[in-house]
Amino acid sequence: MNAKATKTQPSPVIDKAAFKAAVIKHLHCTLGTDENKANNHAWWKATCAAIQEQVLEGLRKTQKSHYLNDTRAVHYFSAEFLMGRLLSNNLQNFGLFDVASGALKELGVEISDILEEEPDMALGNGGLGRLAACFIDSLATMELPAIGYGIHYEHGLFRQEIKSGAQIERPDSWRDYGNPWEICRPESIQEVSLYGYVETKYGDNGRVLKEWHPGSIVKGVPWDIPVVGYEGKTVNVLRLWQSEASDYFNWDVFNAGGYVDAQRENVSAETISKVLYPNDETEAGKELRLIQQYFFCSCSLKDIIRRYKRAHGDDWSRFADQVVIQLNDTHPAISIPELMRILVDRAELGWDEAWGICTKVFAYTNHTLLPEALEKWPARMIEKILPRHLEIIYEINHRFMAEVDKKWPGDNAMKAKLSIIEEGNEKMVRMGHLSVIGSFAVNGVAEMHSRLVKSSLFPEFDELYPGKLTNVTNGITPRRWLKACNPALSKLIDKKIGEDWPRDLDKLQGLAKFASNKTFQKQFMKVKLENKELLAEEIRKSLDIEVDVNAIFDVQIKRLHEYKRQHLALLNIMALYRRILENPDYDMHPRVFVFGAKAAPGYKLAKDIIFAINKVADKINNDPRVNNKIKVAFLPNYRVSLAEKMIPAADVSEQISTAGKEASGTGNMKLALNGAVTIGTLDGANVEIAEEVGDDNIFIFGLTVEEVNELKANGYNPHDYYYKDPEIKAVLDWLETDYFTPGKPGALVSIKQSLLDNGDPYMVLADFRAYSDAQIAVDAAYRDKERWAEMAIINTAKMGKFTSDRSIRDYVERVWKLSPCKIES
Ligand code: GLS
Repeated sequence: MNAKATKTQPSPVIDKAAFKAAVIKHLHCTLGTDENKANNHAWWKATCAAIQEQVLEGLRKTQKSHYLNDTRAVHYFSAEFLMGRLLSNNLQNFGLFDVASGALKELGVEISDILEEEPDMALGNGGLGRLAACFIDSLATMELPAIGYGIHYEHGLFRQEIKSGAQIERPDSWRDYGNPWEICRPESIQEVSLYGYVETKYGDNGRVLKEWHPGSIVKGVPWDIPVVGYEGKTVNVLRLWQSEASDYFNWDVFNAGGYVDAQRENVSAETISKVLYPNDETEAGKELRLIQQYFFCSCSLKDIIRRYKRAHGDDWSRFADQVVIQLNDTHPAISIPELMRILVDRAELGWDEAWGICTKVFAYTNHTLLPEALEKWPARMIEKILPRHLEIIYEINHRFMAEVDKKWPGDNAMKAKLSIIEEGNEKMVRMGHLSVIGSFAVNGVAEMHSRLVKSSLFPEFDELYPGKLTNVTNGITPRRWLKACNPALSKLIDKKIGEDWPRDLDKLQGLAKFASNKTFQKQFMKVKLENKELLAEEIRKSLDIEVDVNAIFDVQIKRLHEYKRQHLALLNIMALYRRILENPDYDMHPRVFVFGAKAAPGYKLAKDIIFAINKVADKINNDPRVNNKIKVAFLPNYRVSLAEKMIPAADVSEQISTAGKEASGTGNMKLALNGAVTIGTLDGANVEIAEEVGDDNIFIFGLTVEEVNELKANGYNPHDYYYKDPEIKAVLDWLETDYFTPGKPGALVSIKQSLLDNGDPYMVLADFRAYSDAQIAVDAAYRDKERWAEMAIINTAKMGKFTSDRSIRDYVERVWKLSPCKIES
């Protein structure tokens, strides 16, 4: 029996006829073409322009309401926003998707064709950047005053091509032909100083005054992307800064004889926002990256202060009541000394007062424990680019060291450990320490991760500042990651439990009682099959590989990194292949292994793993002895819009990182929400997913964090596994031959080397057998169609916790203390 459908879909603000008229008007008046001449690109732009009318009206009303109510707002500072495409999302959020689709159909245009015209806004690398995009969606949906601040990169994350199996990076030009969503705001341009020197002066009463004489000044030009909440009431803004040369000529530096220096150190202004660093979880070590970080933080802080002053003049006493800034990882940590500089040097507040404000404004999210990802900058680099900031960092540290001394008197080892400055051959500034000291709240991104932040990354900070370290488990927006990307499943859910789940994802619980209902199981699995057909078509188009839609679709999509262990999946595929070659009757349900992953261009082994997956795929896909039991498809250029096609089609979700390494993961949540069953380690948010769905509806395998640590402490030797397990040995030895790379023996050997000679840092071999056994259990479970359908339904039903609305609610309660603001029409 169907639940009574509650009708809470956004009601369309305009009807089909009006929408059609708006599209035609824009085709004529904005694009200067007409219905006969327009190609899909023009139709796409005209449709965007038509909906943008509603978007901008919503934006105007929102900004007016926020201003009139003098709202406290959160400012989400992030070097990455992985927005993907916006048309379908904006249409969905205004409840206009069906209206637009119908209007376009009457004009002879298929909406699915024009949606494909939109380039992804790929201004981010992976999970951290996509999380930022989900969060600003939730903030707008929950009517919370919020601004996202970031960088208007000219080139987003590179476009990946695969040539003869290898990754080739091509530039991504997401706004070559203009971006219909963004609005340039020259009236809010900011100027940012770099380089130069600091002059010490003495003011009245002997007060020491510092004056920074910059060697170079660049302009920050803001571009606003409206962020439409579900039901279209609040439209917040993502403000992205683009760098340009400033008209300003620095006479100060010139007169002080610094002209030559200033010229030498002058970065060409436009390069600052030119490229996104295609590097996740490793430090680029580039001066330009620090400049990028400072550039967007400085512009954003000045923007916030301008807005604050408009309402409160020079009265700083309410600043921390009105402004909270969330630092998305340490990338924006330079904001802390920048705000201090503005307060102390410009506003002339005393240090203590300024620090009091600062430490009520900032909160910091830690997204990783990987040591190479914890940013550190050479002190001399900061001194060169931001001389005044280094002085301020030293002063913050000096005062902090006094606090440490009070807590642990005379303990110099403790001081060295906690200091912002790491002494050594080269003095380094630890941005993580600066962030913890300068923030009032610090959070990890999943329960287990936050526990490890407390117990192993920052235990002394936890002791020094009880209560400052907390957890906010990540989440994903169900509007994009179910409603928009999986319309067939969404409609089925609407029919079963009503239509208000996109706003209140716990409602999905209502599906659990139908999990063993045969009719519902059939309906659910029919949708899955249709989605698999769509993905099979994509695989055919993109790779010319035929896949069987009745096979298990086993999906691993994420950045390529050793800790994520795509090579563990690869070894298992090779093992299965070998079993089939040895025994043509090897009993397994056909399986399609689908991968999507980009490797950072400088990360050789990650690129080697992509190459190996493709080479093994070539061989297996074309070997008649395999009899279609295995297919391997590596879909190139993994990105948000491709994820939207892959996720609805997945039966199995691969979440197989070494325990303790994946802070949270968010792909794991998206896949489970769409009815994929997870095979995974007890890592990151997998732990919480397992708690929600129950042990019977997930395949957990492998070492736990404690076991990983114990094995490491006792001296992990991958050779033990190589010699003890003949299948591991055979598969690794295979990599050394030319079996997969005819005529080129050794082309895949770097993987074997990393797993043996290099000590297998991510314990792939230690987990291999457990993984392989878990995959056999998956195979068996899938053959029981009803049991599998029940598992898949339970996965969807139990994902309520992982809506980003819940994450935002946690932030609001634990950190931001914000109130929603109703938008007056
Ligand atoms: C990351 C983590 O690696 C992910 O586990 C996490 O889900 C994501 C968002 O919190 O942040 N950290 C990082 O530097 N990139 C990520 O994707």
